[in-house]
Amino acid sequence: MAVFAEIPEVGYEGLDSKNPFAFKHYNPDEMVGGKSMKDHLRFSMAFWHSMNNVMNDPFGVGTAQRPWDHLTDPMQIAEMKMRGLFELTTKLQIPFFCFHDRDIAPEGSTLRESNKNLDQIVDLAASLQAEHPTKLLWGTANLFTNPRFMFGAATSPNAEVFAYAAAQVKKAIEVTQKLGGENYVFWGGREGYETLLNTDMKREIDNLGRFMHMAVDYAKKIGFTGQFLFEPKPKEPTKHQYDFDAGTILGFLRGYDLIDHVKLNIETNHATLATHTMQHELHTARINGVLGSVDANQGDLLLGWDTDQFPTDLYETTLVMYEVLKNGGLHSGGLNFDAKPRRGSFTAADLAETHIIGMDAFAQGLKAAQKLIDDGEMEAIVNERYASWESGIGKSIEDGKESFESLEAYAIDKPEISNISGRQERLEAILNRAIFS
Ligand code: XLS
Ligand code: NI
Ligand code: NI
Repeated sequence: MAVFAEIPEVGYEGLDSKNPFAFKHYNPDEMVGGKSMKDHLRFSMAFWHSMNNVMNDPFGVGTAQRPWDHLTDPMQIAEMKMRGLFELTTKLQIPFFCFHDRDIAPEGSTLRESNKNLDQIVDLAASLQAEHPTKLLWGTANLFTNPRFMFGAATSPNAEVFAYAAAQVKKAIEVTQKLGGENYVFWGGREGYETLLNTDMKREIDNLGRFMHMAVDYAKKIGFTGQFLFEPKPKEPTKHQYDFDAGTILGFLRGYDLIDHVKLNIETNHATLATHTMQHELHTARINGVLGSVDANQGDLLLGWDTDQFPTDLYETTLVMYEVLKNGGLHSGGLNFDAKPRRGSFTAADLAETHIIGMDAFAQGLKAAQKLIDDGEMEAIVNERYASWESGIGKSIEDGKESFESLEAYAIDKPEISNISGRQERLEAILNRAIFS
C-alpha cells in the first residue's frame, strides 16, 4: 500500500509545463558537458527533514501533515517512514538518501536496545533497497539530541560521553556499510563550547583527533571504504563550534594527521552562518583537494540561523555547480537536500514539490555553469589578470629563483607600476548571461 498515494511519478516535461509534479529543467538522461544530469547532480533526500521534521519553531508546534500522523507505536511509525522514503525518492527520481541513526529508529533505554531497534529498521531498508533504485549516499550518528550530549560528544568534558559516542559511531558506520553507504558524515553539532571560562579547549580538540583516528582504524578493520566527511558549521546549536568552516577544518585535519582520511561536506546555509559565500567554502575545499559532498539548501541572509530552505537561488546553484564541475564532479558525494519546506508549506504535496523545485534549480545551475566553462570568457579574464606570473619576473618568482635581495635590485629603479582592470561588473554580467540566456 502506497504511503504517499497522492504523489504521482514525476518526469521531465520541459519549460512549457505548468504541472507542479513535473521537472521543467531536470532531465535525468540529458547530457551536459559529456555527462548525464543525473550523474552530475546525484540528488539525495535527507531522512531527518523529509520524513521527521514536524515543522515547528520556537514559538509554535509542528504543522506538517504526514501519512503516519494517525499512528502511535514508534516502531510502526519508523517502518512507515522508511517505506515512505523509498516510495518518495523513487517517484521523484532522487537516487540517494541520507540519515542519522536516531532518525530512522527510536532510541531505547540502553545502547543495546537502541541498536536492536536500529537493526530492525536497517533490515527493512535493506529489503526496500532490493526493490527500489534508492541508494545510500551517507549515514551519520546523531550525537546532539539526547541530553547526555549537552556538552558535546567526542569533545565532551565527560569521558563517559566520549565512550558512549564512540560506541554509537561504531554501530552507525556498521549500518552505513551494510546499506552500501558511499560516505559517512561527521557533523559536530555540539562539538564546541558555550564559554571558555569552563572549557579546556586543547583537551577537547585533542580528544576529537583521538576519536577520529579510532573511526579511521575501525573503518579499515571492517573494510568500510566509504569516504569520511566533516561538515563545517560555525554555530548553532553550540555558540562556538570547532568545525567552524572549511579553513578551520583543514587546519584540524592537517594538525592531527587526518587529511588523507577525511573530506568535507559543505552546506550552503552553514557557509552563510560563517559569513562566507557558498562559493568560498566550496572553493577552499576544492583547491585543497577535499571537496567531498554538498548539503544543498539555502539560508536567509536576514536571519542568523540555519533555516534550511530548499535551494531556489540560481546564482547560488550556478556557482555551486561551477565549483563542482571544476572539481571534476562530486565523485562519491552528491547534492543532499538538507532542507525543509517552510512551516506554512505543510502538506505532503508541498514536501514533494519543494524537492522538485530544488532539483530544477540545480539543473538550471548545472546548465549555466557548463555554459560558463564552455564559453571560457570568465576564465580568460582571470587568466589575463594573472598573466604577469606566466613569464618574466613572475615566472622567475614562482620557479623559486628570486629572493628579497634580487627583487630589490629588480624593483628599485622601476617607474610606476600599472595594473589591469578587475572588471568585476563584466564578470557579473557574464554570470547573468549564462543563467538567463
Ligand atoms: C545541521 C546539519 C546536519 C548534518 C547532519 O545543521 O546540517 O543536519 O547535515 O548531521
Ligand atoms: Ni547538513
Ligand atoms: Ni544545517
